[in-house]
Amino acid sequence: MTYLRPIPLTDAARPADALVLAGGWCRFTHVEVLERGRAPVVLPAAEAPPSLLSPLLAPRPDFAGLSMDRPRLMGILNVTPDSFSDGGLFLKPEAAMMQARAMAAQADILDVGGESTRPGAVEVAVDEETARTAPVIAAMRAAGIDRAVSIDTRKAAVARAALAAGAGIVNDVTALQFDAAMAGVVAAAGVPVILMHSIATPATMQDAPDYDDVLLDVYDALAARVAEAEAAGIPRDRIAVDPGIGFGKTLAHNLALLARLSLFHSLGLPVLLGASRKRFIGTLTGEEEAARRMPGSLAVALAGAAQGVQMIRVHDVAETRAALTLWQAVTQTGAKQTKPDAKEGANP
Ligand code: HH2
Repeated sequence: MTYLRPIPLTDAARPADALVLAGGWCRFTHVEVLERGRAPVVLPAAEAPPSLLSPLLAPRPDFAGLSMDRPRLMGILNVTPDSFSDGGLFLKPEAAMMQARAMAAQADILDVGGESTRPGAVEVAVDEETARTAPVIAAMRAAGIDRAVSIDTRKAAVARAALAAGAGIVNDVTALQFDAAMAGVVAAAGVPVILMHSIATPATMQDAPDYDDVLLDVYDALAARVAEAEAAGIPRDRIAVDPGIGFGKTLAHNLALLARLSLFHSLGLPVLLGASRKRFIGTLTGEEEAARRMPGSLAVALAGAAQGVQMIRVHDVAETRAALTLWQAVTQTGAKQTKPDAKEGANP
C-alpha cells in the first residue's frame, strides 16, 4: 500500500504550483510517498495519483460548528484527583468553573474529563466519572459559557450524561473500542466524535509498545476505526482523528509521529494533536514537573500548526493562543486571526 504525505509550507512566498492543504493555512507543492520497508520518495504533487491527492485537497467541513480553516484550541479541564499534570486542581466545582471561565476566553473547545488516562492509571467507576463531569458541564452552561464542550471519556454512560448536560462532542481515547455501546450513543446523539489512537489500556499501554512502522501502523489503525465508526452510523463529516501522542508510544514513536503528522490529512478528516505537558517533553527538556512543561508544549503546538493540524489540545490555553497568534502574524501575512469569535462553536 502507498501512503501520501503532503510536505506542508507556511512561508509567505506562494509557489505558482502550490496546492492548498485541506482548505486550511498550509500549502504544498511536493508529497512524500511512503511505503512499508522503503525509504520515503519525494515527488511533485502533480505527479501523485489523483485518488490519493484528492483527500488532501478537499476543504474540511465545519467540526462542531467550528470552521477548520485555522488552528483551533481545545482547553483541557480535568475534573480528576490524579491527572498527570493538573490532578486535584479542578476537582472542586468552584475551581472547575473558574478554570472553565478563564479558558473559555481563549479556547474554541473545552474538553472535560473525569478519568485520568495517564500511563498506569486505574479505571474510574461510571457513576463516579459521571458525577465528576456532568454537573460541571451543566454548571458551565447555566453560567452562560457557550463554547463547544467535549466530554473526554471511553464510557457510553458518561458520554450520554455529559451530552444531556450540554456537551456537544465526544472525545474517546480508545476510538470507540473500550465500550461497545459508545458508537451507538454518538450515532444516536448526532454529535461529532474524536477518534484517538491508543493501544491497550492506560494500566498497561506503556509496557513495551511495539510497532512494525509506527506512523503507518497508527494511520492504518485510525483508518480502520473511522470505517467502523461509519459502519455504526456516524457520518464522516462528524469524525476527527488523533494519533494519540503518549498512548502506547515510546519517545521515538512520539517523535516519528510528530515529524510526519501531515500524513494524517490523507484520511480526509480534521486532525487533532494532544501533546501538552506529556512525558516526552519532560524527557527531552529534563523537566520532571509536568506543570512546568509549557515552553516545550508550545513548541510542539506550533510544530503541529505548521503541519496543518486543525485542533490542538492544551493545558496552557492563553499561552498557546498567544504563541499561535504570533506564529501566524509572522509567517502568514493576512491569515485569519486565531482568536475565537464570540458566538462560534456554541453548542445548540
Ligand atoms: N491526552 C490525554 C487525554 N485525552 N484526548 C485526545 N483526543 N488526545 C490526547 O492526546 C489526549 C486526550 C492525556 O492528557 P491529560 O488529560 O492531560 O491527562 P490525564 O489523562 O492524566 O487526565
